[in-house]
Amino acid sequence: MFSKVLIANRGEIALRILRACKELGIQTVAVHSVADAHAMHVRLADESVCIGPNPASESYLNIPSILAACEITGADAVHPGYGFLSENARFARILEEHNITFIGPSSHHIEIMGDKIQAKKTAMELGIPCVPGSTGEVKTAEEARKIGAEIGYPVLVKAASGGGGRGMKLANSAEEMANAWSMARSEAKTAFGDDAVYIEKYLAKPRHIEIQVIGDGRGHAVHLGDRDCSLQRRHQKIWEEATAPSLSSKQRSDIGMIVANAMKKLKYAGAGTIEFLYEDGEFYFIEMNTRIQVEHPVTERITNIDIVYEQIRVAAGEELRLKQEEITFWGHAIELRINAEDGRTFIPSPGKITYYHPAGGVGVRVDAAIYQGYTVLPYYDSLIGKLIVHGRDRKECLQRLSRAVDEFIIDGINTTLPLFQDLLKEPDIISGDYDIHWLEKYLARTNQQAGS
Ligand code: MV4
Repeated sequence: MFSKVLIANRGEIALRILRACKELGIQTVAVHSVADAHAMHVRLADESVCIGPNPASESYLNIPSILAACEITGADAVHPGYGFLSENARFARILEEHNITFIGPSSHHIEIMGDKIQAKKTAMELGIPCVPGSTGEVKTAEEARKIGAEIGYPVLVKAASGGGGRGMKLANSAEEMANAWSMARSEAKTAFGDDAVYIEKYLAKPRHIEIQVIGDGRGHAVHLGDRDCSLQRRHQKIWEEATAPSLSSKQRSDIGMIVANAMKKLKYAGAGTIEFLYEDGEFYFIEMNTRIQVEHPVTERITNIDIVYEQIRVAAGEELRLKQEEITFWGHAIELRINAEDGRTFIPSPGKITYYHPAGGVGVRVDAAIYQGYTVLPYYDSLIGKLIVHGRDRKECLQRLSRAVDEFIIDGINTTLPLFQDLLKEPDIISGDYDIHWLEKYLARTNQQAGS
């Protein structure tokens, strides 16, 4: 096992990782920007190192600075959390070369999944169902039209280096194809420095369902069930639930086994998430994330498995002791993302928290790194906390969620909490009947009514 782990992140996920390390008896090193000197992750770590000025590009993304922090403190492993350097294959490779363990998959697997064309090819070879489309890069407008005619319109042209919704273009007909193809290519070139694009059949009303996996890199892997993360706005999730309300336990176990078997074949190491679009009872692979995700606590709650603890264990070379047949899904869990922003316009709302009272009680978990008197900084992501609630079933979970949102107080800044109070009254939310477009439509409808 490691003796000292450096946490290359900030905010609630840095605390989440600190907690797992402490329980394992591992020493912790926090890194921070200048303005983060008073952050909770710095206070709670055994040691801390300032790695640069406030912009993330000069601190949390600064590889030489983080390497120097490892050297100064003698850390033998780095946990990257999510965002920042978590899916940077070059960072993982540099650490490998310095004999510092990257707590995550091999740089090779990060690289494959970072290229959406390679990821899809790999998924197909591993027997994971994919969206119908081109088999690889589409290099000419002529080829694009040929594929469009084969799979039928509408189609999406996607950037190979994209993901998270950036660099996608819709073509409704053959006439729109040449334009969509060249626009997608030039946008991809500008945004990612890579103009490779591929084509998929456009699914009109899917749900976003993802499967959590963990592997030990020696051929053992398990799935920890699914999450529905369809409630998104501009590709930012705000509400996630486990298990997915639309799936039967047979569907859950069937897709879970397909994914777990694929990860065994790949000899995948660490935690990962396989993202699917789900429509009319069918799953279609879109992407794989090779990191711990923001929404992992809903899975932890219904499986009773500490995913970060398992990440650290397998990274230290220990074999996965989890057995698929012993993993069960109990009750229902929902996570709400508390962002420091206006719940209607989503305009960021940094500033001082003048009063803080988190929700508590039975079935409630709060992952946050804020406190009364803390100033939310404008330099970083607006996620300031996560409210995770569990119930015996979805109905109890929703009732508990309503009371937990009501008792949660954050004064001094705007947050997404009032939006959640409204959402919890919506019939489609209560029945679980929503797709990836539901939230944007709801916001358009209700913001219009409010005259804003
Ligand atoms: C799609 C799609 C429809 N059909 N692919 C957006 C983010 C990126 N990860 C994949 N995305 C989509 N891919 C096909 N073939 C619709 C989306 C999409 C979406 C997906 C998940 C969650 C929210 C979304 C919002 C808009 C579009």
